[in-house]
Amino acid sequence: QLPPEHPVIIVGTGYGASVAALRLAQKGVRVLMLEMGMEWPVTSRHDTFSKMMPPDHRSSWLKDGSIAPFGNIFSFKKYTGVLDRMEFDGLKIYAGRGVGGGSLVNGGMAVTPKRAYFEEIFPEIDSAEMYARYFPLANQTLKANLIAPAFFERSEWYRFSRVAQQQAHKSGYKTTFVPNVYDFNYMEQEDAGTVYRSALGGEVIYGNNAGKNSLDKTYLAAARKTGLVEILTLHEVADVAAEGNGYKLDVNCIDTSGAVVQTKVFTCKYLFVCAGSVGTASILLKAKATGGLPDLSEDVGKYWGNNGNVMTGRNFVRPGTGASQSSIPVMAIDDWNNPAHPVFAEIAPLPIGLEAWSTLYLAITRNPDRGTFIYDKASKALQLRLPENFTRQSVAATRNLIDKLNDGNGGTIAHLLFHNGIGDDICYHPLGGCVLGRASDMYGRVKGYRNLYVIDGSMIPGSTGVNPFVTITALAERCIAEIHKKDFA
Ligand code: FAE
Repeated sequence: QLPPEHPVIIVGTGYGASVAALRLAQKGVRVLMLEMGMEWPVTSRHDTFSKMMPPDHRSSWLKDGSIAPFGNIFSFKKYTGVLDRMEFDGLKIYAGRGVGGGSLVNGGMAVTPKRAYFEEIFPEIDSAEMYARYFPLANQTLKANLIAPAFFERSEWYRFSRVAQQQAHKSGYKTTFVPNVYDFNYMEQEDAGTVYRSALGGEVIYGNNAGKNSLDKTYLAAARKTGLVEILTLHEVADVAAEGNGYKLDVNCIDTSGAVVQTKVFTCKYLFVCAGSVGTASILLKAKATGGLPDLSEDVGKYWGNNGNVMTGRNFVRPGTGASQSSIPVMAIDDWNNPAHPVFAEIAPLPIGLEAWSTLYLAITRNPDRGTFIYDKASKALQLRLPENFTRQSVAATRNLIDKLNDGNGGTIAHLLFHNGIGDDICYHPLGGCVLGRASDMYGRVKGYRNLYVIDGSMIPGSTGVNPFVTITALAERCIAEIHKKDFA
């Protein structure tokens, strides 16, 4: 048996993966990262990503048409584009593809979870250490920043948020500013007309051609600067198996049409599976079912949730929310402490360039139900089993919010945007499947194997009460500090 060829392989380049790569490389460890998507280098030409209108092939992962949550009327050739939508029984799960994972396509909202709720989810974790050390470290390294209040108050681009804020207050709700990794100094220059307009040009879910501090500009840039981190793109990990004193990976090298052009085998001593909640469940459950990792825990695939995601909106006649809307959300309605219907609802833009007399919300609700991923050997595909009426509590909380907003301000639920005005089949925040303290220990060491780790959204049991990437990043910081200290000694 030959010794493993690589000390460390990390699958994926999203939040968990990027934290692990940077912190190991800073300690002198050589790291190879395998990413199924492409590199998306933003340049001064501002033409890396597809424009919002009309979206082109670069917008979507191997689809023949656009996959925005609504308005999918554009067709194009299949390409390894940046936004993926995976269809499971009644649920559409969105994810980013490329170097930086979800950070390339997400809204950039960098929200630290409420401490009491974090303690409820993870009673075993020292929350004092998390809130004094790892959350600040994550926010700082991700470059989270806040919109300047004066810009918020005067900007035409945030009229939609101010209108939604006033309406929320009229209905007795509290609102809160939400930090973001989009550079608000850059946005103020966009507003002044001195630089390329990305957020103010409607760009976000197909990538930002400027302004956004995605992971390739923060954690991964620092990781690459060490000279110890190599990233191979269009490398899709197909199979993983324990072999000798390490791991063997079968990898499909694909071209931009998704065709496999080469297969490669890699071996490593330490393996980090950080392919996002769906990707990681797929790799692990397939390996368990087909014999590569037969000793994985029964808990792999379990405790999966959608972070209570529901998209919704309201229509009203006055006041207008503006034809010019920044694509970057900066505010949320915070009613998480409502005992009957807890909700943290982001005030989301509708940057269509027209007055729509609408407000849009991504409601994060407290959905207690959990699903389970299964690897189906017959179809060789991952399936998601959800309990019946999976979203009932989330829908009730969302309806309560919309009813109260309409009672206080007039207006109706936005039937045109979503079926019955409630988009409970859309998930942006898949969480769980390899949960800390269940399928792994409290630091992401996967049970049943040595030197095998999962550090990504899979660690969190289905809910974090706010947008999740700060929680994923901070937990990853905590895990890798311990793993490096104990397992790399
Ligand atoms: P993730 O970022 O998904 O990265 C996984 C990586 O692994 C990807 O690059 C994959 O291409 C790669 N991969 C998967 N399978 C394989 C394989 N077999 N071989 C090689 N590579 C593979 O993982 N969260 C917030 O906190 N704030 C927001 O404003 C926000 N907005 C969002 C908006 C949208 C449209 C979407 C889709 C998500 C949003 N999220 C937001 C969620 C956030 O992006 C997500 O929780 C994190 O990206 C998850 O991080 P992970 O490290 O789990």
